[in-house]
Order: sequence, then structure tokens, then C-alpha cells
Amino acid sequence: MKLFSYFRSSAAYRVRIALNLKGLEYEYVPVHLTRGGGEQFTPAYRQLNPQALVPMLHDGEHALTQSLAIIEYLDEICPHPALLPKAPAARARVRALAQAVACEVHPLNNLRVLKYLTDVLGVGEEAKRSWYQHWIAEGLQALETKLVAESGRGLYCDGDAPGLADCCLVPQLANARRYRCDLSYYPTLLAIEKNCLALDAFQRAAPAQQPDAE
Ligand SMILES: N[C@@H](CCC(=O)N[C@@H](CS)C(=O)NCC(=O)O)C(=O)O
Repeated sequence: MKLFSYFRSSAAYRVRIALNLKGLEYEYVPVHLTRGGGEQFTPAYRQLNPQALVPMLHDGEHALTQSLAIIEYLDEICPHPALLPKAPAARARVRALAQAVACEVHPLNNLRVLKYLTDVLGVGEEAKRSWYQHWIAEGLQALETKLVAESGRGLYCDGDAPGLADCCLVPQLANARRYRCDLSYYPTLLAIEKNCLALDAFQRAAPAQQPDAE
């Protein structure tokens, strides 16, 4: 398998965690998202992924995009350890937690959105930071409330084994720290993160451990 990734990409970080949890070996193909205007925009990369985003996973003849789709693919081809629970309602709960990060928070704070704010709309650095922190706070607060209110949580988002929701939560918290968000409002999220970061699979997936880390 080949993973097209960028060390700071939180969407790629999700997939790196999942690959490590599964114990799957892969070749790391760096795609620098800012150098020279961004390698994701080169014609060669766009031909592989017209969305010009990382991650992308090549598995044999399959070129897979979208981190959640990739992680569910990995869970299907390599069912142990499972990243989703078995029962339909529990699966829906875990997917909802993952999507709360991947579909509600992350897209608003993605590089191309931030660049549009500054380069096209002329928004200043302070306003950009405020935009970022606002959407993080709204999303993480909802997650914190959900995790406290619902049954299902254990050491991790779902029970006592790490899964899909944890693959999304940990990278999002790392992004939040980069933008100096106050995380003290989310003790449950921080406790889950601590349990995740004690695991080798999460440690090896961290941005600083990647071959393209700066
Ligand atoms: N929904 C996509 C999001 C992918 C995504 O936004 N990737 C970012 C890095 S985290 C990216 O490639 N950004 C490049 C850009 O904004 O130009 C997924 O989950 O894979």
C-alpha cells in the first residue's frame, strides 16, 4: 500500500493511525501542501485525485480517497482489530462522532478555506485565527457533550478499544493546539486523547514522526 500524505494533514493522520492500529505496512509518499503553491495542485497529482487533497491510499489497482472511506475500507479488508462496533446503532454512533469532526469542523478550517479567507476575501491573521478557533470550539464542545451524555464511552470514544472516532478526534485536537485553542473545556476529550497517545499506533502516526516532518 502507498499512502499519499503530508505530515501536518489531520485527515492523513487519521488514516496513518488506522493503518498502524491494523498493523498494515505502507509506503509513505509525501505531498507537500504549501511548497511551490502546493504539490497537490500539480497536474500529475490532480490526475490521481481530482479533489487535490490528501490522503490518498493506493492498494493494488485501487486509488482510494476521503479518509473516512479509506478507514472503512481498511476495516473491511482487515477486520481485526475492528475499528467499528458490530451493532448497527453503536456503529451509527461511532460514525456520527467521526463525522462530527471530519464533516463539520475540519472542512471549515482546511488549508484551502483559510487561504480563501486571507488571499481572496482579504481577512487578516487575527480574524483568520478567530474563525478557526470559533469552529473548533463549537465542534469540540458538541463532541464533549455527546460523549458525556451518551452511553458507549470507555477508555476510548467507544468502549475500551480504539476505533474510527478516536482516529478523527486525536488529529483534530492536535490541530486545535497548533491554533492555540483553549482545550480546558473538554476534559473528556482530553482523557480519551491521553489514552490514545499512550498507544504506539497513535505515537507513530503523529506529525512529528513522519518522514516529511519539518
Ligand atoms: N474530507 C477529506 C478532507 C481531506 C483534506 O481536506 N485534506 C487536506 C489536508 S488535512 C488537504 O489536502 N488540503 C489541501 C488544500 O487545502 O489545498 C478527507 O477526510 O480525506
